[in-house]
Amino acid sequence: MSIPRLSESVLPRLPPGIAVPAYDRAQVAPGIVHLGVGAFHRAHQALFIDDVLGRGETDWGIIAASLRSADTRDAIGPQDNLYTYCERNGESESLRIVGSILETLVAPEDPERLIRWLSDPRIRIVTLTVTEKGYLANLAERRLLHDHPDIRWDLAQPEAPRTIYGFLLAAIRRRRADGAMPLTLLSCDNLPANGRVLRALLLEFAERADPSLVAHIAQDIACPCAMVDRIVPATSDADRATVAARLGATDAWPVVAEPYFRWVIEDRFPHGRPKLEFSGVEFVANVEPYEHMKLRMLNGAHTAIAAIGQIAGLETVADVYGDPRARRFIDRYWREVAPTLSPETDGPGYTRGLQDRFANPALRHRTVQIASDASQKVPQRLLAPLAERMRDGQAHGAVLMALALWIRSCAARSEGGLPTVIHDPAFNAWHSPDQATLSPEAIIDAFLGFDLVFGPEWRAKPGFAAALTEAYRRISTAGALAALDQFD
Ligand code: CS2
Repeated sequence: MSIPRLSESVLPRLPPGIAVPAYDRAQVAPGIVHLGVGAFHRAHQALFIDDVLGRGETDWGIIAASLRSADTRDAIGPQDNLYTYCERNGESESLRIVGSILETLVAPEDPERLIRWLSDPRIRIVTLTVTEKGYLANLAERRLLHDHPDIRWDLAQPEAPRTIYGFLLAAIRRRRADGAMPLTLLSCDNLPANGRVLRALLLEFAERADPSLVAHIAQDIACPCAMVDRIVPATSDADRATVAARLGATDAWPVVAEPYFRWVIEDRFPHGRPKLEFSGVEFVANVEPYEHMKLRMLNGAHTAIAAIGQIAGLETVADVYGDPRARRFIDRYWREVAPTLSPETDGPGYTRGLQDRFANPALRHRTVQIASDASQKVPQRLLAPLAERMRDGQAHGAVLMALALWIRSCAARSEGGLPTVIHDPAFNAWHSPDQATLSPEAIIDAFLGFDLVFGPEWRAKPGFAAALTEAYRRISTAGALAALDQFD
């Protein structure tokens, strides 16, 4: 007998021990549009909304849109938008079927459909996980890339947009005309002050696209900041097979994650919000201390580990972190960065947690996944704490080394001589120096001209280029892991 596909009709027949939606999905009304429906959204926000629906707040169903590919819709659309959330820690694993997504759509196929959903008066919140590159901005300087083809397109074709700004602006215009309540825009991307950045970039776009909406956006549209935290590796075929064996049904795209999660949100929702606090979500007045802690400690270390993985040919975070030299280096990196954090957050407790999270072998979090789009990640993860340490005259050798590791990883060749693929459109569009032929001085000099990463202030810092060149030279002469041996 062939094994069925996950769907509403399969739910009553799932084996015991697998949690299923505790509510009637037919009674759920849409209240949220999510932009950027990837694995992270499905292992984080959509799960907490599933809890909310289970507690009887049934007007917060999710309409999930992908701004690019049809993959998620093609996978979960035929499953009544159901999917499996698989939580893994060491040997233990628990499965849960999530029902909070009511519809999955692919914006490029039918932009009007997404604009209609965004303009629906029942929708009150738009959440976003479009990744760093989805903001189409120079993140080092927080300004929109006006020359980006998609921004140009949206300015020319406002009725069939491609970018988050084009869609949001079209909906804001229509809602205002219809007298619908203003949206609250909740960025859940790994950017510092993500809400403020989104708001500033949207205003910048509106100034060009439709200046008549600028004052309305500035006054009426809330953009709370949020810090999100959960490690969600890309799903593998082995994950699909394990999940199918346990469900007795196939799921084209389950998501796998660690047990740890955190979601800290600025409590600014003038038109209401779900009671996420009952699922452990924290609402605070100021998210900045939490996002600094997370971006610098977890994501900064991740970016360093990803670079080591690419250079030394190590596949997963646990593989890199299992090397005592890498581990000592990351510990040192954390000791340098910790003093840049606000005492309001429990930095030491968070760091201890990270040691276990990075060592979790069950996750198989691939370094190539984290290395993607690294040029968009380095400013907020590495350069921000580095600038503060340098300004304060404090030791910063490990943070500098992390930066040099990223630069070396951009050579796209491991120390074993194997080519590595760089999934980073912004980097690939830049004319990068040939690391096989140039001197360390010339390579660093060229990188300091990569203005999506390094603002002009970096060239002006006395001694910086020389120190970075030195760290780079150490990696290229000794090898990445051996170069880390100096840290204790
Ligand atoms: C990672 C993050 O891929 C990356 O850049 O650093 O996705 C990280 O796993 C999450 O932010 C954890 O909360």
